[in-house]
Amino acid sequence: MGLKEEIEAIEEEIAETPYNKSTEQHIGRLKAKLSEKKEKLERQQSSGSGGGGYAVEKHGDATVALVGFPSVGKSTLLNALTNADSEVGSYEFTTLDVNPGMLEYRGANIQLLDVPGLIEGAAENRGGGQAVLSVVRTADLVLFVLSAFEIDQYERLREELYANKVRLDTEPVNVNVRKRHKGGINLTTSDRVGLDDETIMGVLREYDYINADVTIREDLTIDQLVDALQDNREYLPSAVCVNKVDLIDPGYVDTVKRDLRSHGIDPDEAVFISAEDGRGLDSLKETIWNDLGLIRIYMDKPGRGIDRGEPLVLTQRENTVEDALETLGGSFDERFRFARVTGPSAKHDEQQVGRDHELEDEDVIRIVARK
Ligand SMILES: Nc1nc2c(ncn2[C@@H]2O[C@H](COP(=O)(O)OP(=O)(O)OP(=O)(O)O)[C@@H](O)[C@H]2O)c(=O)[nH]1
Ligand SMILES: [Mg+2]
Repeated sequence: MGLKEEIEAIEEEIAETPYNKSTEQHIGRLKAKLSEKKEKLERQQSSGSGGGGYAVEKHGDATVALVGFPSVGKSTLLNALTNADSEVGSYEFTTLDVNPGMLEYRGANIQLLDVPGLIEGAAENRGGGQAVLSVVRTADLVLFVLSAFEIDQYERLREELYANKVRLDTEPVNVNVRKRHKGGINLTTSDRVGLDDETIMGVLREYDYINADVTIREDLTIDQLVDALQDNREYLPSAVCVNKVDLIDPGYVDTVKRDLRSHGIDPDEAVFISAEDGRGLDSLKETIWNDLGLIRIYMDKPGRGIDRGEPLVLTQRENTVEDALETLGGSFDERFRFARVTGPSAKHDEQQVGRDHELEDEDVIRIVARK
């Protein structure tokens, strides 16, 4: 049996096995095995095809990947939002390469990547989809572009990304593994963990852990456990925009909203736009900004005053003074003594803070450095 057939056989067995406490252990082992075989198959395939892939350099403060089926209007949207000039066509697969464009918003440079139409089976490398997906993995935010008439494409797009190890709108479960030289597997789980210890042990053994201290404190599924044991999962936030709303008449809006709900999208969270006539693009920019979690820090430079034109852009995850120093580069880091902060994060104007201080949007910071 070849690898592909083995994978299919395991998938079939998982699908046919009812999930309950008595089968949980068995399913756990199957899922671990399945994940390993898929990785192996992928390694074989990528070595054969010479790797390929797009080399789009990361530019700007953050990157957004526009993900959608052919002809939903990704290129039109990119052109409407950025300085790029992406080819727009009324036939499918106009975009054969990845087109970058820069969106300037609130002093931040946000790179948008228009990637070729993602099609069914992309994760198995039909239609060059694999290369597309590898670009998506490097982004900071996935923006799904749906046409108002084809909301059902959403689930297929998410499935493709999932199959390519992109985990959307979720955080990795913390599974702490410390390898040892002897003593077998020493598993510690909190009360919150619903999986049986034996199931977890089975998965660990499948991954060849023989001697290790393993600690799990959060509840998790078998899939999440398998994800946590692999270091190539990409965890990204996502947003949805519904394009071509200029083509729908007011009475049809409720139908679109119902479609959205039936595919697990909150209609209030989706942004209704027309890339063609510009409708909704301001709220889309706002959504992108919020979902990226960008914050602006204004530098108060000695002798030059506060620079509000070109803020230092940080993210909510990396928002400390230390992160600011890193982004600034140069010798600030070594010469840093303290900083003075005025604004939302400060207890009072000109508060003296150290490296650990967490900054907020629109703070003003003055760095006091050694000469
Ligand atoms: N009416 C209307 N037409 C649109 C809108 N956005 C895009 N279109 C049209 O839809 C067609 C496809 O648009 P593209 O921007 O090329 O679509 P794409 O998603 O980049 O397609 P691929 O590159 O093939 O993946 C073009 O004829 C556009 O003019 C919109 O908001 N309203
Ligand atoms: Mg295009």
